[in-house]
Amino acid sequence: MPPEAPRTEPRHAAAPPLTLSPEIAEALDAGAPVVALESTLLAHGLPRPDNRAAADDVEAAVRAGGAVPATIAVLDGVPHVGLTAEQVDRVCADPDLAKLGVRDLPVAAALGLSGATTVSSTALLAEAAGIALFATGGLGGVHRQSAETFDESADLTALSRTSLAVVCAGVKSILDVPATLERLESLSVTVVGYRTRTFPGFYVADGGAQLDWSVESPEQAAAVLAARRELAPGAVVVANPLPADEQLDPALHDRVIADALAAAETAGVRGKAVTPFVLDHLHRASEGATLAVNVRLVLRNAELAGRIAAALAAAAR
Ligand code: PSU
Ligand code: MN
Repeated sequence: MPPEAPRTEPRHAAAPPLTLSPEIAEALDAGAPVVALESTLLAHGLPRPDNRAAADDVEAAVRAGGAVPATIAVLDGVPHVGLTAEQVDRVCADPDLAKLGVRDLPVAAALGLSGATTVSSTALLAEAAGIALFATGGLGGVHRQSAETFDESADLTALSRTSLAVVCAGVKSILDVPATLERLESLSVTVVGYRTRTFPGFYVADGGAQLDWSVESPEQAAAVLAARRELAPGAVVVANPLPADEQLDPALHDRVIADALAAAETAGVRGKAVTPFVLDHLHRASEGATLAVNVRLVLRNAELAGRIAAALAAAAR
């Protein structure tokens, strides 16, 4: 008999070490609906101190939809799925908290660092925990000058590998929305509109692009996710537009976004600082109008994600 072959394959961490809160551990054990929430939106997308109340409101919206909220962040090197009030305080109060995409997670783990998780890293950690739904505001995507800068969010490739549904109001309208949709197609990420075939534009209802598919109910969205999970790894993006009477005035939208992008250029902002810089500029230039709309759309997405999670759990019973 030949000697046993030496094990030369690298060991891939299929399951990163996670700490589940008692409520999330119990819910997942019981097959109860759970919705993951990211923390970069809190730490870097919304200004302090308003972000703290928004964190509670988003969790409450998930519960109103019929699911348990699991806000995700890395604290002292350990990814936490489901945070205590004190842990949410930390995420919302610390001005120096890191912004962690997937590639930053091993550094945080090895060095014991803390940070907020983006869509990419939240999706990875949520999937590892066994969570099927994720709610956010707007996905990251292809930036408008990407032909020169190569700036494309790691959110897109992460969603090509993670099997969950992400409820969002499209991609942030500071981006090149049509190019982002093209990349989502290349990456075979499933995209459906929620009761619309018009791709939403984050602060505005119409992002200026059409979708091939829509779903009409949480049950249909859950069925698409279930079918996607049987097919191949990869996410289902459920694009949930703001109603027209709740959107940002489109004229104000176009003006403040042009100003904010010009300000980022002038200030020479690069890399992962771009999105927080532009969002902050918008909140100031619109005198809080973009902030109010941003919080509103996140709440709507959280509630819809709760409903889809509940429909998915009910279908599995
Ligand atoms: N949605 C929001 N506000 C945000 C973000 C999303 O309403 O701040 C964050 C998400 O965490 C997303 C990140 O993953 O912006 C994208 O950052 P970048 O463009 O650097 O990839
Ligand atoms: Mn970027």
